[in-house]
Amino acid sequence: MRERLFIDCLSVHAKAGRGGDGSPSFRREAHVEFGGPDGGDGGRGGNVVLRGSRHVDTLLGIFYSPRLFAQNGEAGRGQRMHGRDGDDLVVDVPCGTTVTDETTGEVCFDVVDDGQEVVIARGGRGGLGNVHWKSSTNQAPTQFTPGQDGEEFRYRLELKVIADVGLVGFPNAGKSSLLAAISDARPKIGSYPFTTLNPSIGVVNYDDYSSIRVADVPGIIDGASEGIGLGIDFLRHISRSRVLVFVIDAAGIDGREPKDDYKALRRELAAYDPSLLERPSLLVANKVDEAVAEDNVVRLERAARRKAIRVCTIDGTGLDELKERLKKLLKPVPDGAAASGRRAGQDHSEVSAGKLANASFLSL
Ligand SMILES: Nc1nc2c(ncn2[C@@H]2O[C@H](COP(=O)(O)OP(=O)(O)OP(=O)(O)O)[C@@H](O)[C@H]2O)c(=O)[nH]1
Ligand SMILES: [Mg+2]
Repeated sequence: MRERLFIDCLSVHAKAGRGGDGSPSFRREAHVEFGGPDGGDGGRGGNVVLRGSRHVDTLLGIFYSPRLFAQNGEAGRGQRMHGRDGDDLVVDVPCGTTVTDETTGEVCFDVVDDGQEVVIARGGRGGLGNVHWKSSTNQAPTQFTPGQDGEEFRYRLELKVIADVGLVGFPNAGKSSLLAAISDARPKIGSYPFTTLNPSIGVVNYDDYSSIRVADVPGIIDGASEGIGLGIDFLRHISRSRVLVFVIDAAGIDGREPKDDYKALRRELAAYDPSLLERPSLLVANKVDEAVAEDNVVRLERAARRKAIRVCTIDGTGLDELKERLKKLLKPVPDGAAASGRRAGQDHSEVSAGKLANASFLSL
C-alpha cells in the first residue's frame, strides 16, 4: 500500500477581503428634483478563518493551495444600497495546528478543538456612502470613503498531533504492533525498520466508556537528533502527549542491547526537548515471547532503575496491565463527560503535563 502524503508543516499567505467602497450616488428620478445623496456603504471584506476538524489529519489540502484569500466586499450603490459583505474563507485544519507569524516568529493561534474557529486575517471595513455627509449646510455631498484593505499575513502552520500518550522506540521495536493490539488503529506493521513514516493515532477504549488517544510515531535511532534515520523532527507530535511510553525490543532482534536502546532514546529525547524526560512515562519491554528476552529485561531494568512492563503483542501478555497503568496515569473521563473533559484536558495539556511531572516521576 502506498503511504499517503503527510504534510505537517507549511507556510501560507493569508489575505482577508478588502472592504467595498462607499458610494457617492445621488437620487435621480423623474419628477424628483434635488433628490439628494443616496450612496450606500460598502460591504465588509471576508475573514480568513481556520477551523479545527477531527475529520482532517494532515495539512495536505492547504499544501496544494497555500494562498488563503477571502472575498472582497462589494461597493455600496445608489438608493442607499449596502454592498454585499465578502464571504469568509473557512479552511478546515487538523486539531493540533499551531499558527506562527512568519515575520515575528510569534505563536499567534492554536487550533485545538473540533469546531474551534480562529480568524487569522480580518476583512477590511466597508467605506461610507455619501449619505453620511448629508446636512443642512451640505446638501449635495460628494464625499465617500474607500473600503479598507483586509489584513494580510504570512503564517507558518505546524501540526502537532494531540494524543494523551506517545510511543517512543527504535524502529522495529513493535510500536505499531502495540498500537494495533491495544487500540482501534490498524497501522502498517513490518519486520523492517521505518515501516511507520507518519504519525498515527489510535483510541484505546475502556469498559467504563472512557478512552485515551495513543500516538505512534516513526522510530528513533542513535544520532537521530543529528538527522540520522528520519531525524527527530516528528517528535513534535508527541511533545504534547501527557505520558510517554518507551517501547523496547527486549529480544534485541536487530542485534542491539535493549538497555542501550533505552539510554539512546532518552538521549535523543533530551536533545529534542529536555523537558520530555520529566514527563511521566512507562517502560515497556516488548517481544517477551522470545527466549532471550527475560535476561535482557533484567539488565534493562537494572540499567534503567525502574521496572518494565513485560509485553508480547502476539499473545497479548501485559497488554491489560499496560492499559491499566495508562488509565491510572491519565484518569480519562468516561464518555458523555468526555467531550468537555477532553477539551479541558487539552486546553491545559501543558499544565497537566507539568503537574503530573511534578507530582512524581513515575516509579514503576
Ligand atoms: N516475537 C515478537 N515479534 C513482535 C512482537 N511485536 C511485534 N513484533 C514484530 O516486530 C516487527 C516490527 O513491528 P512494528 O510494529 O512494525 O515495529 P515498529 O516499532 O512500529 O517499527 P517502525 O514502524 O519501523 O518504527 C514486526 O515483524 C512484528 O511482527 C512481539 O511481541 N513478539
Ligand atoms: Mg511502526
